[in-house]
Order: sequence, then C-alpha cells, then structure tokens
Amino acid sequence: MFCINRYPMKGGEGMKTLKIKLLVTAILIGLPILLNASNAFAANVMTADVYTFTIVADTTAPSVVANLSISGSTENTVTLAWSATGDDAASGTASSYDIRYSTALITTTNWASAIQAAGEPTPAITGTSQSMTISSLSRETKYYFAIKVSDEVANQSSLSNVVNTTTPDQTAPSAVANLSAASKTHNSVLLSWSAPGDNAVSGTAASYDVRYSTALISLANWDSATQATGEPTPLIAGTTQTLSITGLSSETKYYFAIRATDEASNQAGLSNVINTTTDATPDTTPPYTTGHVPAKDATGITTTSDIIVHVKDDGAGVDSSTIQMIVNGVSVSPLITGTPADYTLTYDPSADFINGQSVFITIRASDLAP
Ligand SMILES: [Ca+2]
Ligand SMILES: [Ca+2]
Ligand SMILES: [Ca+2]
Ligand SMILES: [Ca+2]
Repeated sequence: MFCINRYPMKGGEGMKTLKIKLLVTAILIGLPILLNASNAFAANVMTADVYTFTIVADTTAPSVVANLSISGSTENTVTLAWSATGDDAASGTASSYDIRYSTALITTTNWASAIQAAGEPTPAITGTSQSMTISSLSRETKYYFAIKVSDEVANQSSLSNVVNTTTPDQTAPSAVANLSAASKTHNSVLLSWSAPGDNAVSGTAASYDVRYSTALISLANWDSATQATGEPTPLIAGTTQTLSITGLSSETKYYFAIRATDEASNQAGLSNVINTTTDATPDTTPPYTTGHVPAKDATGITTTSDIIVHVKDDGAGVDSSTIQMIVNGVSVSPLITGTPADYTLTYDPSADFINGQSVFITIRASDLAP
C-alpha cells in the first residue's frame, strides 16, 4: 500500500522502528494519502467554488415557409421547392423539416393526419433555395402539400402555404397486337381488334386512329398513310371493336394499322400491320346481244338466210346453259360457239322462210355472276 522506497532504512535501524515511523506518518497525512500517493506530504485544499449560470431559452420558432411551390411532377413524383427560413424566425439555420401531403386540402386542423414524407433535406441557412421530390404517388391524382420547420428545441413554425397539383398521365395505351381483316368486298375491308387501355392494357383509351395505304405502313410513314374516318370510340380494354373501311379500289392490296390515344394525348405505338386484297368488282350487268345477222329491223332478207347473233357478257361471262332462242314463237337450238364472254348463236332454219314474212326472234341468257 505504501511506497517503501520513500522511507529508506538508515544504518542500524531495525524493522520494528520502521513500522512505528510508518504508522505515525500515516496518521499525520490522513486520508488524502489513500487517494493520491503523490500527496504524501501536506496539501492546501480550497473550499469548493460552487456556482451556476443560465442559458437563455430559445422560444423563437422558425418563420413559416410562405413560398412553397411545385417545381415539377411525373406520374408518381412531385418536386417541391421553397426557401429555407431560420432557427429563430428568419435568422440562423433551422434543424428539421416536416413535409406532408394529402389528397385532401391540408389545414392546421388535419395536419396530423396528412401523410408524412420521408427523407426531407436538412435545413440550410435562411434564404437558401431547397427542394424535395416526393415519390410513390399515384397517377392522375390531385395532391396537396405543406411544410413546417422546426429548430433544435423543436419550436415548430406554423403551416406553410399549401400547394396542390394533379399528377399527369404519362402512360400510353398499349399497341394493338391483334388487328385483323374480318371480311372484305371489292371496295371495303372490315377490321377487327381488341381495345387496349388508357394505361397500357388497363382502363379505356380516348380515341383511335386507323390508317391504310397501298404501301407497307411503318411508324416512319404513318403520317402519310390515309386516315380512315368513323373510328369507334374506344371501349374498355379487351373489348372487340370493328371498323369498316370503305371507298377502296377493287383487286387492290391494302395495308392497315391502328393506334390508340389516351385523353392525355399519349399515343400508342404502331399495331401489327395487316394487308388484304380487295375483291374483284362484282358483276351486276346482264349479258347483251350484238352482231345480229340479219340486222335488226332489216328488210329484203332472203328466205334462206341463217340467223346469227352474239350473246356477250362483260363481267363473269354468259352461262351457256341459260341461252334461249325463240324464232316465231318456237324455241330452237342454235349452234353455240365461242366463249362465255362472247358466244355466237347460229341458227339454220330447217325450212326456208316465207316470202314477205316478218320473223320474230327472242334471245334470253343469264351470266355466271354468283
Ligand atoms: Ca429558435
Ligand atoms: Ca388517363
Ligand atoms: Ca394513359
Ligand atoms: Ca354480267
């Protein structure tokens, strides 16, 4: 417990004498030697100086933010901007921000129930422009935003000005992938497809743009393709819709494509591009006769004359099985030669005609049109 080296033995002193000296010394020095061996000798102890002082209380809150504004937005984010206020009103540097948002107007009363943003920036010195982007918002939704500022004591400013914005729609309808030609005629094609949505494949788009061209349609030449008219109003995604394109030319190859647009003018990409060739113009004109020998209403014909007449059709052709020839009230069987476009009927009467006789001829025929 004691440092023996401080008390070297003198010559002739015995162990007993040393023990007595140590005991006396310990009594004289008292307790301090127990605490600090260096104070082995006398110390001057002052009376404790006990006193206090008081820090002034910070009871001044940061100024209210009065210039909160919206500096940008996307479908699911809104960026806010404001100027930093101070620790004490408009001076110094505050300690923290509390930004909240809600789909309802934010007031002092409902502030506590508004959604608390996370990750607000640390306040900068008063007057500094600050910003924060709130994410995970919903598309096409009106949000209100407000901010409060606190100092290190947690004196909190009152509610800032409240701003609002509606997040935009930046998602186009999906591209139609199943455009098809359901039917066609010589001058029309009936198109069919499944409705895409407002946003990709959900919801309801706002309009269609159907185009056609005799050249392959691509996004590059989309603008120069012919715009159809009378497109239907889009129905909810997945519904089958149709459009008849009319006024087309017969026996012509046409390409067709469609794009939907939502109410925010986001336009879908190009659909699958189909092509179809219109039918031939239907035959609506009956056969006709020509090349009559003898000529119609001719006079002075010999009694031995044969009767020759052409039966023609400019469309599908004459159906030879329908040709009828009636001479003076009697159905006869002329020799029929030629092709469906131009049959020649040659009738050689078995008996000569009679002098001065009027011969009455009737020809009937139908064409091969379906
Ligand atoms: Ca303060
Ligand atoms: Ca929309
Ligand atoms: Ca959309
Ligand atoms: Ca015909």
